[in-house]
Amino acid sequence: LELESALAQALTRREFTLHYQPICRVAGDQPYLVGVEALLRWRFNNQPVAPNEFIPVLEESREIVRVGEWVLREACCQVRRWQLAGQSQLYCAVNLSIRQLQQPGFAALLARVLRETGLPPASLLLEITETLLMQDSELMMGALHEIAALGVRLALDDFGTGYCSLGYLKRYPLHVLKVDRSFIAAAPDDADSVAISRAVIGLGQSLGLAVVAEGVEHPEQVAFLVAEGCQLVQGYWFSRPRPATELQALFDGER
Ligand code: G
Ligand code: G
Ligand code: MN
Ligand code: NA
Repeated sequence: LELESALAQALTRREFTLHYQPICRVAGDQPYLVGVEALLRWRFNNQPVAPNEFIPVLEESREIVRVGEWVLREACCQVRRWQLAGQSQLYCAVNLSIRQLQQPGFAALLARVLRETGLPPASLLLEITETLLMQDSELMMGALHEIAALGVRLALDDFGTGYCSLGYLKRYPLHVLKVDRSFIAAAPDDADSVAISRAVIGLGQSLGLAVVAEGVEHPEQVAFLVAEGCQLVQGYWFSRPRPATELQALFDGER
């Protein structure tokens, strides 16, 4: 409860920041940046609090609706700045809470944020989880279709960790599948992990989705993924999530 009241004031106290983690394509010899995922960070009493601690609290209190709007605006604005500074094809991935989608008029808000920040709709990728899809309500389906109609893309995050039936994958307007890092972690040494990640990559591809592997930490994992036809990777191997100012160095050609 203490956390909850602190979080209610965190926006006005400007205690939130965003870190950005690169997503890159590893087709040729040089990996190149295709997008960044915005990740919320909170410093309370000058200490960083783990997202897994405070995000559930934000969702429980519905404060995530206001904070999520701030995240969206901030991330779109930052990525638009990078686009104008030369990264014209860079896309922006933002995590979306079910609470935000449940708000009537979410698509209208989204359209307004895009208009105000100047970010092209096709440059935005909203990440949702399987739990969200399992609500399977008309409302949710309608909201997702409104979002897709704007030209904004949708990604299914942490795929394989929830209880999503495969039927949902076809039913919803999804564009990207993000393979959960738990499957990548033990690959390519562990035979079961290899089998599962191979199956998930194949599933995504046969449904016509772009497949992103999360939690890629080692070059052996990159080689394995490329061999499996998954060229989009995200993880510590390339870069940790970093503040916007630090990412600038990557754009200037450094690793
Ligand atoms: O950034 P990583 O450290 O720890 O993130 C932990 C979890 O928090 C991830 O599941 C991620 O999807 C989620 N998360 C990070 N930023 C946001 C955000 O802006 N909104 C929502 N809803 N979830 C986020
Ligand atoms: O749930 P979601 O996939 O949005 O969460 C992203 C989370 O994954 C963030 O907390 C981020 O810090 C973390 N993350 C990103 N890359 C790696 C990685 O290579 N290894 C591990 N263990 N975590 C990662
Ligand atoms: Mn995510
Ligand atoms: Na993810």
